[in-house]
Amino acid sequence: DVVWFPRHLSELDLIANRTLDAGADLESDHPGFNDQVYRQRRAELATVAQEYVWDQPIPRIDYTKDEVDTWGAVWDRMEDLLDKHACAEYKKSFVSMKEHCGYGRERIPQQQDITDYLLTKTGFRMRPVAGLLSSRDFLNGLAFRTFFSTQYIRHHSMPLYTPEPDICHELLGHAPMFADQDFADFSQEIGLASLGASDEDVQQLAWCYWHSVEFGLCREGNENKAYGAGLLSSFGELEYACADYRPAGGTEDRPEIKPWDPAVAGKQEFPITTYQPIYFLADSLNDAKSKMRAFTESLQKPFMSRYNENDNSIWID
Ligand code: H2B
Ligand code: FE
Repeated sequence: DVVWFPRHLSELDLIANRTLDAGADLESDHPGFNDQVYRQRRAELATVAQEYVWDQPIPRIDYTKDEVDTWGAVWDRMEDLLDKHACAEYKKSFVSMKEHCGYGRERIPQQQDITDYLLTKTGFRMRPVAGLLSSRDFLNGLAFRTFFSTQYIRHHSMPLYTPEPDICHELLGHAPMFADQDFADFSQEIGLASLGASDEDVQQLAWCYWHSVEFGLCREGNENKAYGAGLLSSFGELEYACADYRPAGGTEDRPEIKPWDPAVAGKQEFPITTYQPIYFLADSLNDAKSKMRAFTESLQKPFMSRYNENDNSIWID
């Protein structure tokens, strides 16, 4: 007996609101905890996500001046670093998305415009979500080439810090990567494997996701470049993970780099509040994908799932 899982894109409506937190009740150490205006805005955007239905246009958010300023502050810190350390696939998409999806330092792009663009490139789409989902629900979305994405922004008092995913992370970190075919296929591969998987396998897939989609590195010439969104949206950690300086004396802590291997990554624990002590390095995004496919095929599951892009449904055999 296999656990229930969504079989059609419309059934993502059934999992999208199973958030682990309501998306609006902030922890007492959240930078916006004492800001009633911010909390009111979070509640408003949570409602937008909760009311979203799969076949409707994604509501456009009218971002305030404060919100756009926060976005701009992150943009200013990231721009040069991304140029130095982001992988070529990211940079190519980012240039194109500035032109086609409304990315700019004074403009926050809208999920619907990004979706329209991604659909033409790789068939990926965004879908609003109010807060964190379980690993299973979140990964199940990827099977439908759907990325659950928040619509709120971090608190303006700390533009370079966020304790949770926000639009700077989703739109600057994740979205451009989904315009790359290999990366899109790679992500969907994890999603398909998560459908009806055992809890143990879902955890392995979630850890693979962490060490790749969030913190993955790939080789380019003789340099390590970032393709993981946790790096692409964090100015401190991007430099930490990619800069190849080795201080004389060798006293400074440097992360360990391991070759990308899903069987290892799926069992590799990680901290969530500090820089990663270990990064996984793929030869290329194509290599990341083929290793992931070999790994998912090795998992014990009584069926294989595939996605039919014509009718947005899963078929299994
Ligand atoms: N939920 C949401 N809304 N966004 C995420 O980025 C996210 C999530 N990441 N749930 C998941 C968990 C990730 O940490 C893995 C798959 O567990
Ligand atoms: Fe993320």
